[in-house]
Amino acid sequence: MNWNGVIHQYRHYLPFPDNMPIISLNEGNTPLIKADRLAELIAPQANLQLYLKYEGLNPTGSFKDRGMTAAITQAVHEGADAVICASTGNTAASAAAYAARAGLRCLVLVPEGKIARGKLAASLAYGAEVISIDGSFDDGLEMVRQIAERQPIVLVNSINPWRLEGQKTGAFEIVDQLGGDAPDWHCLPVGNAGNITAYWMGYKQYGKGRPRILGGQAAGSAPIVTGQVVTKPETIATAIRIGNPARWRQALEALDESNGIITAVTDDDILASWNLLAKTEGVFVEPASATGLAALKQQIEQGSIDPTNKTAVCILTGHGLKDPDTAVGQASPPHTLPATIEALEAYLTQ
Ligand code: AN7
Repeated sequence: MNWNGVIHQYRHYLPFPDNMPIISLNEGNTPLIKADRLAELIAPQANLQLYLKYEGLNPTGSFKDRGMTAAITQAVHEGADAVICASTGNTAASAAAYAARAGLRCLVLVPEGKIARGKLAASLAYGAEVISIDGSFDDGLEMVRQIAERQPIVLVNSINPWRLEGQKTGAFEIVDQLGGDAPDWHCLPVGNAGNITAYWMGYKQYGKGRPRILGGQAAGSAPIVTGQVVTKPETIATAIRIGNPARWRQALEALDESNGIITAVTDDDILASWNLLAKTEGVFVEPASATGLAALKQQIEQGSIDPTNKTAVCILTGHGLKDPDTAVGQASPPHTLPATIEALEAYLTQ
């Protein structure tokens, strides 16, 4: 079957007229990978049906492409010449790619020194004007909100409602891939809280069952868990280094309506789950993307979630190659050997 992106696929569920030109990179249709070894590790003999939604396989390597196809399509429809966002990196790369495809000018504000290398590389490659600010994501978001009110430039952060329209298709896909039912638990990282909001919208609209939502925040950047803005957020998971989420209220609604849970996990927990994903299942993600699994593991260990005969989906939001520096930094360096068969044999049999 030919897949032409999430707007084309789910057009009847989206507020785009039939004849509207779509800016797409054929995003979506990402694999839902069954993770039996991992399920047995985190919930022994519980018959937990664990699935990984590998959103890192979208065109720019993150889930942001689902929402960006919609935001850029709408921006073009409105006659925009330029778009802007603040970003911890993935929104920047996605906006840059879709803006390039639409022929729009793209400006991205990123927190200096806190954006993973793959995201910077991609944003620059797609031709975005990358502006590094001496401040956090939250500072950048405040700047772009204000400039979008003063200048003819379209804001494509997830406060733009079109982003959520596109992103909610992730929920449709999961239900379709599970054969028509929502899972019992839907686990995901929470940063600016656009994704949690969009998924909940999607499940409600599709009308084929509702999961309980489990949100994970990094302990050093956990405003929704603590109920307090974090002025200096910190975490190795730079994607979710966000102290004042724009969709905070909607996240609380999703948690409340779904009888969900939001919890904080430490950077060590995140890295442990990041390791499990790669080393147990062969699925390489960026650190933030392991936060949903870390939250699930924690809640099972604490007895707050009973995994017995349950279905859980973890949203793996970004690809591992986004953050090569963390991956290399976490590992021991490669072995070095002379280029001889004897040396290799000695190594193998040592
Ligand atoms: C890999 O790119 O906010 O809760 O500026 O890149 O919807 O914000 C990224 C967020 C999770 C959190 N996982 O999603 C940005 C940005 C990854 C991410 C999140 C992000 P939201």
